[in-house]
Amino acid sequence: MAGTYTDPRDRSFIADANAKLTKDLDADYAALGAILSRRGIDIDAVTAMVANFGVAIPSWGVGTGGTRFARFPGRGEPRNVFEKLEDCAVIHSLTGATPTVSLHLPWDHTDDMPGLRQRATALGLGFDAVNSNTFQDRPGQKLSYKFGSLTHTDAAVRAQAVEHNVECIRIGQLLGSRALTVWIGDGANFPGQQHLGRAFERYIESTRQIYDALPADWRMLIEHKMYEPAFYATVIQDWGSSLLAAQTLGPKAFCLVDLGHHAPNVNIEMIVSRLVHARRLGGFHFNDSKYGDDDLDTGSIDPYRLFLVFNELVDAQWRQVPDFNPAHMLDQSHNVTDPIESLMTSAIELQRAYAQALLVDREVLADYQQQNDALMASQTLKRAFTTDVQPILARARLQKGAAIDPVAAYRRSHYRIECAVKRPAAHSFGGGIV
Ligand code: LRH
Ligand code: MN
Repeated sequence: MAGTYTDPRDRSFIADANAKLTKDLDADYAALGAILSRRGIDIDAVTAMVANFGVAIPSWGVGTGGTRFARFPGRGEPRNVFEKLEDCAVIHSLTGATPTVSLHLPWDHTDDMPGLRQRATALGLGFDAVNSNTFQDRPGQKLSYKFGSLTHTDAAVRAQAVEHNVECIRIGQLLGSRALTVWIGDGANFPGQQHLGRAFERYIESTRQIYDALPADWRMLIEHKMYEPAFYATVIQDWGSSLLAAQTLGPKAFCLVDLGHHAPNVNIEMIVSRLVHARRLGGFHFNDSKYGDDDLDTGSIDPYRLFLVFNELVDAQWRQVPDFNPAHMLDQSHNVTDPIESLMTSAIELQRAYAQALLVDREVLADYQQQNDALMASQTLKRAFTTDVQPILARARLQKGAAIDPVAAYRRSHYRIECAVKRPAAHSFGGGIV
């Protein structure tokens, strides 16, 4: 295939890729600046806030994902956590928007965690929340999680699951992480199979031990999910169960909202508003979905829903809600695209929703709400959502030394082709999300 490989993390390669795009960007930026200044908005202030917005990359997202039916591996897939880190650095170099990585243990286990931290630092990356995993049995594991983990009826299985989470905290400390995300698939497939109340009590008893092992400056992020792998009842099934658990455990426990973990049409921005009110919004796993936990690219199905979530976040900032600092992470499965391209465009879709939410005239909106002028209140949001903020997003990248057009620059680098040569595929038969 024509075209030599150039490392897409190379600053001069990026500057070269930007050279022919800067003039048009300047024109578009000036035009948008004029439109926004007529609305009393300083475009440079918005660009600065967008440039400051970062989202964490899920380490499990840089490989090709799959479903229970099949996984069709892509070319040049990362084969270990060190190669995943290299790919995460490409995403951050070209977007300037993904300074941290969220690891999943034991999927990302290595005997050289200090070496991993060193390599991350050299690549300009840090580590966000670590994710524990008691939803799979691993080779050599003594007790199975078939019937649950932190809520299993057997205290020995619960103890094994607690120990794994405490180990994740220890590893996270080595990496400079300051949060543990706990998602468990525990639940039931049949009515009567599980005592719904006692299962929740066992959850609290187990997570209390994990909570007590948290360093002073750490957070525990509790991730709820409506169903799958349990198909009748899930112990932490919704935001109510998650909030109850967080409030029961203590001030270091927060709720994490994975956008795909709700029934279709659930009003997620309302859930966000309630968790902001409770001061327990710990963070997000951003993705999109049409039916179930589809883990599709963020903003690819329902960008207005994503905007409405960011509208709640910007409103909380604007109202100066105390200690408001949710962690932003992506959690997607890239079954038919190059994961690097999907993660770059998804990070940008988050910045787009954030930029649009920053354009909402909140004084005017509050007036229309006070006067019950439903039409104009809705129009005030729509005006922000329908503003093409592309020049702001590209300028924010340019200001950070990233690419004006990340996907074009990435393809021009031939990084994936180079990886296909360097990383001979280890084909495995079968399904599974990673
Ligand atoms: C569960 C989930 C959770 C991860 C897993 C990879 O559906 O969203 O956040 O541990 O995906
Ligand atoms: Mn998730």
